[in-house]
Amino acid sequence: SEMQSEDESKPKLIIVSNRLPITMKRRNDGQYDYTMSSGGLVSALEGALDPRELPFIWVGWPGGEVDPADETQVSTELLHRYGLVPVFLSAELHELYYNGFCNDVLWPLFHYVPLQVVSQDGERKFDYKYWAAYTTANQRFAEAIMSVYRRGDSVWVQDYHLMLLPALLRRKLRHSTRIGFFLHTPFPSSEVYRILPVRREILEGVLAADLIGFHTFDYARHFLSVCTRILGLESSHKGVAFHGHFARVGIFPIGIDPNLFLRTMELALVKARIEELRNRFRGQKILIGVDRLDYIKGVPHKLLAFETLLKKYPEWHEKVVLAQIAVPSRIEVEEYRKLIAYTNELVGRINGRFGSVEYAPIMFINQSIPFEELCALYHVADVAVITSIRDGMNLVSYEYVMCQREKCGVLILSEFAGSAQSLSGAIRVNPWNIEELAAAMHEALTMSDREREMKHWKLYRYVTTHTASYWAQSFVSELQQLRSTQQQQQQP
Ligand code: GDG
Repeated sequence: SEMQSEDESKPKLIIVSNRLPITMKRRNDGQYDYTMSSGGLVSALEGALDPRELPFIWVGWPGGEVDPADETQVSTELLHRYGLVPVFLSAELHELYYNGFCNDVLWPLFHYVPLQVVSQDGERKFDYKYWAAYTTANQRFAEAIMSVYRRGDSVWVQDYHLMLLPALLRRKLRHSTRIGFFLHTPFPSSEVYRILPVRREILEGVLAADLIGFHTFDYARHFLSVCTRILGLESSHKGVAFHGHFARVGIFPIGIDPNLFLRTMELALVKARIEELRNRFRGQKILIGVDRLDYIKGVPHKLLAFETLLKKYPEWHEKVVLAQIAVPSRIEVEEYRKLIAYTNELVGRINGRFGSVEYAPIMFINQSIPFEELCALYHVADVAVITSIRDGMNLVSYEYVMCQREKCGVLILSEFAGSAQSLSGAIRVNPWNIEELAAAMHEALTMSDREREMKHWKLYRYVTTHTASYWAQSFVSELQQLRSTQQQQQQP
């Protein structure tokens, strides 16, 4: 699917995210091959925006280092073929900005995992070279945006990688330019946020936006109270007044594209795969987990609870399996490598203790599986188990629901995932309470048909109405409707 390329004649929306939705490979002959990803944001935007009304282009990092001699060629090809504008970062800058500041400072803190002062190899965790790289990277993004910006365009900045960007852009752009910012992670309570050594700079960076969006009411509330406590600003539930500018704060819960899942479930390939899996697991119940292997996902909590289930309810022995997809991510960051080692150890211990020649209770899959296979697994699973210790939203909870339909499987969902705020049809659990989590697994496995149906339709109704394109559409239309920042000074 190709995005809109630049249309000089009418105002456009400039989407900015750390990563462009594309994978590029340099061939031996020096040419590049590109593969567009069909990821969530792309389809959300394509579903929500009418290119005749509001064309959009996308600015972001292309996913790898590009030889400076090739930059012009790559830029031209990406812009003309896909409407993408690459931000080139050297490998070293990217390492410090992305692995360092984004994923070893902001990510843990926003998920309530406080910063360690030093890492295992004796390096300071909050290092000013990380911060300098974050600032430089954000400046590079601002320059790339300026190279395609035309009068009348609006900008929508995505996520924690780019929190300085609204302020950097505001310095260069007219006051009437609308700038939006959306945070995909939680925004923590002020008691945690205040740990951040550059807490003021980050806040001031975001506050230059006209519209600041969060997934849930709590994240928005935390943000407003942080602005009051740390910057001493006046705020109302509508937003924050800052330097004669009003930054509006809104709640925009993200969703998925339900039709993508419905369509995929109809594919002959998927139906055949479902039959195969049914035969393979005849007489057994299946629990499914799908997580990036990230410490926020609470995978160890899930494994320990599953172990407790097998211990406390011996009737499930050989009758239940846990299929856990856990794709390693961010392995350049030490915490993530420790997590891989620990989860491997747990899986080994549990399979060793409860397994036999015929039976392994846990299938632990450490590679990304194709989308069709994922849908087939979601469908055959009797229960999905989501145990995040913090999670901005969690799309897996929605995806499972869309692949169940008349099967009416049960969703066990951590109360610490943003999606728990809206999915009242789930069994909501505290993942730190391993006994309670094991009991929820047993409850889910033994639930009556009637209760499963009732719960499922509640979930189904929510997921089919609060879609990804609804999310994008609400954010963009609210951004477009905001009057110029000048006029907004009048607001409370
Ligand atoms: C961040 C926030 C927020 C996973 N394994 C495979 C696979 N996946 C897909 C899932 C799902 C996606 O990855 C994961 O999305 P989540 O929302 O669950 O989590 P994060 O990656 O942490 O996303 C999160 C989100 O941003 C959006 O705002 O909800 O809270 O942390 O779509 O299906 N897909 C395939 N194979 C796999 O092995 N094909």
